[in-house]
Amino acid sequence: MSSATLSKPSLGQSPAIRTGPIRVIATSAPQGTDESVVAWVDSIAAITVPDQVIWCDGSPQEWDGLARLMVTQGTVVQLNPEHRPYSFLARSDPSDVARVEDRTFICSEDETDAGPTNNWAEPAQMRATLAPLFAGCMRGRTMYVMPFSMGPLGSPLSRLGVQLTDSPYVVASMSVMTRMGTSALKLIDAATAWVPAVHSVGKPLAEGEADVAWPCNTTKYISHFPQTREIWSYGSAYGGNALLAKKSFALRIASTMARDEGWMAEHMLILKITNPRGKAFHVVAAFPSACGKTNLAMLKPTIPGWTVETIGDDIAWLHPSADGTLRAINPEAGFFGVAPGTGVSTNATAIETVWGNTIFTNVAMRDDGDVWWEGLTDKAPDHLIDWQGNEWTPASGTKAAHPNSRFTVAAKQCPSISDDWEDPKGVVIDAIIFGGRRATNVPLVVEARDWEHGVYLGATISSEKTAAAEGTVGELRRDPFAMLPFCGYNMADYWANWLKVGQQLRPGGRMPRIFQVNWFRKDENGDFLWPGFGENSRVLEWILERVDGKLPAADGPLGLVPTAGGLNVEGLDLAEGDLEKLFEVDAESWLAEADSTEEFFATFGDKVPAALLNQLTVLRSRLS
Ligand code: GTP
Ligand code: SPV
Ligand code: MN
Repeated sequence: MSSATLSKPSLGQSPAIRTGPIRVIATSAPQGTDESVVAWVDSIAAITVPDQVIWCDGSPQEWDGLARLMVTQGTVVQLNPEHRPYSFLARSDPSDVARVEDRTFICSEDETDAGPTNNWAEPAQMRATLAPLFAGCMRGRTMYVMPFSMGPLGSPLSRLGVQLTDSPYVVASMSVMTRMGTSALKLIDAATAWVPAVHSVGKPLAEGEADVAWPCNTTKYISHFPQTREIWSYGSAYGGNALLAKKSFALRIASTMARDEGWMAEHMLILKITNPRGKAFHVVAAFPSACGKTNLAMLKPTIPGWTVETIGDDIAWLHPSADGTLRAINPEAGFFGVAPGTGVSTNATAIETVWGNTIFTNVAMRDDGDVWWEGLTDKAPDHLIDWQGNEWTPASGTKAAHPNSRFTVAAKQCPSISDDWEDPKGVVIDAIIFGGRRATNVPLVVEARDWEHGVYLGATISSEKTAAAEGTVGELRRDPFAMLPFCGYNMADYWANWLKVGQQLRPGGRMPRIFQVNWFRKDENGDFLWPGFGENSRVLEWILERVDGKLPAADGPLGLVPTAGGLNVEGLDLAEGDLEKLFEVDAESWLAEADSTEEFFATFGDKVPAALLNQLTVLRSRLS
């Protein structure tokens, strides 16, 4: 279906005022493509003026063509196929290495709908700002049309979107991370809602101008319009800034859909765990970026008789269902995992997953044409090419891989992928875990007394900042539900939605129980008190034995904790007194933490649900 006339965009208003001569692009949508998609694609092409428009089918041939193109353009190098079959290394521009939270905007009509934790811009004003940036921004480039499904194709819990981009790297990545192509496009008809997402690297090419390996722009806007459910991203090709199905759609826009429709879009891993008695459970866990979701999702238990299978490592959509259970799907189809710190001793499953067919971004390259990053092996190779393409030796004194370097790989390639990972009905959740990176205060594990207490634990997560976003690493910040950078509306309203969904789940049935964990508590020398990684299975064991009604718990000021001997530490080499330190509750620091929570809550004015204010009162009285 091609169109030589410029149709009006059917979704929202187009942000761009057309300036200069307009070249009409003949797009050739596959037969039967819904008119709403064709009209929108044509309208964006008329604004951005690409040389050509390609409708992606999601086929292996298409992927292969993109890979060849990227090699030719210098965006990626192919790794030595003997070591890493059909795999590629991309080196980004050194200025484009992580999500840009200060350039991420929620453009709701009303500022209070964005809330104090988001950057807000008035929608009309943002459209006016974006208009001159998007006008002609794809000149000299190809615009790719990527229809995609978040969640299994055709599942009632899945949602559809279409992303336009001028970056082949983004197409190749999205085709791994989502169900992208013709089969998703076929699901869109006149009655289907779909999310339009426009992405440009923001580097048009003049006639005859040579391209660079990683085009991007120092001006960046990652803009979301919750009312019209649109996404406009400009200037970056990295991760969540550019793979708009991920954080922009599956969290920011989806969280607003979820609020309106009565479900929850969460920054959570999903795993299936089977105990030695053969009973299986499903668990979701929310940890802030680069705090161990991939690790936990792929955990190899060190305790005998337990198995963990993977369903998702970053995002979960949670739907209360008619039978009173909470059901989860992983909307994604791949992993965009943090490379540094991933090794055989910490996450052997991830290492097995990336054996081939993987795009690595900003890791180092070995002399034999394979990849390397800090933590892959204990000893660094004697010589590497670092993530910026420079010669590197252990004496260089710099990181060979960028701390936010990542691998992009299909979920189905994971050896521990669960057989129910694509169940269109979702899996029934038995336990919800909240965690963060806390050197002090937060115990190894605490169980919430009830749903409202659990929501309080989620709402009060704080965590030390990681390299997943631009900014100061290590600084402690509030990160409620690990959603601080990802909630598409007012965070206090989001807490209210959690309370509301809880009321739909049937207590006493399979209502999920809520827990808080912390793998990152340190001793006075700054060493981790808990060995972490595979040993975290001991904490999962305690959690699931609690869920299964097999273990008592002790009532502490912060919640329910293991009784003496309740946590299995058999065979663990913990120093004398470390277990006590892992569970130590210092009333004074916790009262200070309560004061800080009160201040944090105050920034939301009267929107904070009464149930959470009540939890704060209960906490204080239990501490004193
Ligand atoms: P995003 O993809 O950014 O949302 O992050 P993620 O939560 O999936 O992060 P990931 O699992 O990739 O965590 C990365 C970092 O956490 C690595 O540096 C790991 O070494 C570290 N990590 C994971 N689990 C543990 C643990 O149990 N203990 C310690 N000390 N570090 C851990
Ligand atoms: C995160 O930062 O939480 C990620 C990586 O999962 S990105 O997709 O870049 O957001
Ligand atoms: Mn994430």
